[in-house]
Amino acid sequence: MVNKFTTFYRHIVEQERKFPEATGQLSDLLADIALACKVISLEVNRAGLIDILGFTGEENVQGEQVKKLDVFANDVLTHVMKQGGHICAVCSEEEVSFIPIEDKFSENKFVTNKYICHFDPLDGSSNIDVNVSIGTIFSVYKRITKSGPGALEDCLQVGTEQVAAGYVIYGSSTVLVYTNGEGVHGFTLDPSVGEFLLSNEYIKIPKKAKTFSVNEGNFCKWSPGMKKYISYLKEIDSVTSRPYSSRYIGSLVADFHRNLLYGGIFMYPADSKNSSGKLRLMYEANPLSYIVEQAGGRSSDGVKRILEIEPKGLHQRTPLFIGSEEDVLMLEKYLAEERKEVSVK
Ligand code: AHM
Ligand code: MG
Repeated sequence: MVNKFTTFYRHIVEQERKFPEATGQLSDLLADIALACKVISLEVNRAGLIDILGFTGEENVQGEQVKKLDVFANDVLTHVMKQGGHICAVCSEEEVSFIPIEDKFSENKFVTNKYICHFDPLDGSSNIDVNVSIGTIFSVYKRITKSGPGALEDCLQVGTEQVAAGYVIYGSSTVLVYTNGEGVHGFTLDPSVGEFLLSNEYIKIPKKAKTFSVNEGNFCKWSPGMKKYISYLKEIDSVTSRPYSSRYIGSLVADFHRNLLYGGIFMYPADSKNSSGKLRLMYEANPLSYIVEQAGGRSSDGVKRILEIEPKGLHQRTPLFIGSEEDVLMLEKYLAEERKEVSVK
């Protein structure tokens, strides 16, 4: 039974107490992210009413400049991050490069801006205008450089170096899910008190499921192994619970969240047009892979663990297969067989 009155902040502070060397800064940083996401949630909920969708640069009824939701989300997150003083750089899917941030408290004897944050401010952007769930994805790393504003090497770290990651889904309710390496925990925003309250502690993804999520419209562009795997999922076999159900929202956060709770495999493979798939390693694949592994699931690019991919660029793309462990393993088997057949030819 979940304690009804555990707020997100209380939970992260209690988690941080497990680490004697912790200064409380990570808790404050995560609280800042939660605050920004509450503001975004409010705007997402009001969007249909105040007619701001799709009108960047125009004026709303109050005579204020209005922004598209994804631009708004990016601005809010960046602003709150800069204000908090805990990070030396922010990296956003909406920005061409990273934004270095000065140490706000540089007169202190110790460096306070010791973290880096990566955001996909509003994932599922094609769904913004049609009232389908969208979300914010975030991840946090410790800086490598010693002081001053962050550098590219701080921002381009391998996924295993994440110290926290999470997402917020703006759906029928607003839900925040995060990990700091001590399990995966979910919180639901209670709009009446304006707090994220603990709703799912130590989330575990089922080891095997009967749901797959993929944009099957791309079937003709997939490799033979990928095609074979999807055809396998659609065959009848009661022992392995086939055929699987297909569930694809087209909003990664929403598809991932459903699969995390009920089990399933989400796929965005490489195809004949996009040799690295569509999704971004730093903004989408890494944070969700950290979460899924913490929940007992698996994530790979079809060959190797996502979290071990050395990033070369902030906007680097990667194929992504993520979800229930046994399902991802089966997919990897199909892709491995395909590689074997190609090498024999
Ligand atoms: P975005 O970051 O521009 O919103 O793009 C990412 C989105 C994901 O949320 C989703 O899984 C995917 O793109 C859907 O792509 P497609 O429309 O090709 O199926
Ligand atoms: Mg995205």
